[in-house]
Amino acid sequence: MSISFIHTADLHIGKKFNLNFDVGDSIRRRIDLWETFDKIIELCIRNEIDFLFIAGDLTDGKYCTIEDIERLSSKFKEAKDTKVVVTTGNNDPYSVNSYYKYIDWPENVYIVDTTDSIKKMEFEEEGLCVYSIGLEVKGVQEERKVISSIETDKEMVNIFLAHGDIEGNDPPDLRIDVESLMDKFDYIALGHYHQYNEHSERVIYPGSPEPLDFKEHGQHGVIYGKIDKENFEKVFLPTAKSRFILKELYLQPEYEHQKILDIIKFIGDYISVSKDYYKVILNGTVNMEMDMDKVKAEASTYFQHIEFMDNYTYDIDYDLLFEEYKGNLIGDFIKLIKEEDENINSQKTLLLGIDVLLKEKVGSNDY
Ligand SMILES: [Mn+2]
Repeated sequence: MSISFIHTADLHIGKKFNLNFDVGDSIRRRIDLWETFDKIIELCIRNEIDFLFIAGDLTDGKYCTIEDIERLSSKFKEAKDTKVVVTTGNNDPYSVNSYYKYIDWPENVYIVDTTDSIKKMEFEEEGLCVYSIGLEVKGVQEERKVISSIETDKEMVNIFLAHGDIEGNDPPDLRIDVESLMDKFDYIALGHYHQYNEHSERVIYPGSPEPLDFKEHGQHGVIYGKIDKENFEKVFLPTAKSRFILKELYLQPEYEHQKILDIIKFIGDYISVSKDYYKVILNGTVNMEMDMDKVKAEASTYFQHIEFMDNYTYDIDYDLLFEEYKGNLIGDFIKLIKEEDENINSQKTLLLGIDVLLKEKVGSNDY
């Protein structure tokens, strides 16, 4: 009999989004995280999944309230035929003040409550053994050495569940020596990297099921697997409601207002722009008369969320400008700026300066 499971991690329920989000965006994003969590529970119920493995950072501990944890608990209870195994990560450490300790979890939920030793959970009926160790950030920079000393029973299906880094980039207390585990386990369910990462066919980071920022691009979802002593199959199921999309555009000086606006407007399809998060890097050169703030403000109305990075320059013909204004204050000003290095900021100063000086000139006629 094969065992079915869903493997997820890094939901970060309760997370506060600062990014470049306004209050509305942050609130909506927090709700999205809940919706994705509910979707995962729904998947378990509808497909009669035997196990749900959560490999740490289920919550964003700092911001998660006791009400949030109670809500998680009651959702788990709805999936009463799925055994839910939850281990902790660096954002929801199993420490003295962890809310996980103060909740009456339903019978189908197994919280990994050890951080110094391995917790072995044996599910006899299914012939499955799950090994895990929680994470507590103690400021002690020590590897969890106990991980590499695990002994498994080869008769059972063995799964290792943990939160941490297998590439040696994070502090030692987060590291997992995965090579020492590979022949002992049939599947290694990891959490911590927010992008899908397949270290090997049976060593997987599913990534965050709902992406959290622009570093978390592409598809986000969970692993749906079926395993027994002989066979292993898995598929990636997309669960994310929104995507974070980074686009680069190249502008030309001959592009007019409407043209730039259209280019920005059509970077995503109709559905995507209404639910995804866009960041657009504007490259190239634009006409010096172009009011880019106006273009951006107008473009923004077509998107649920769009932010821009200005990497373009203005097409300024300094000689022509100087010809036009030489002999007066504006001319002197142009000469001054021209001698500086040309970049978007000095250009903005120049264009703004000309604008101000010209207005003053007009203004002086009023007297
Ligand atoms: Mn995380």
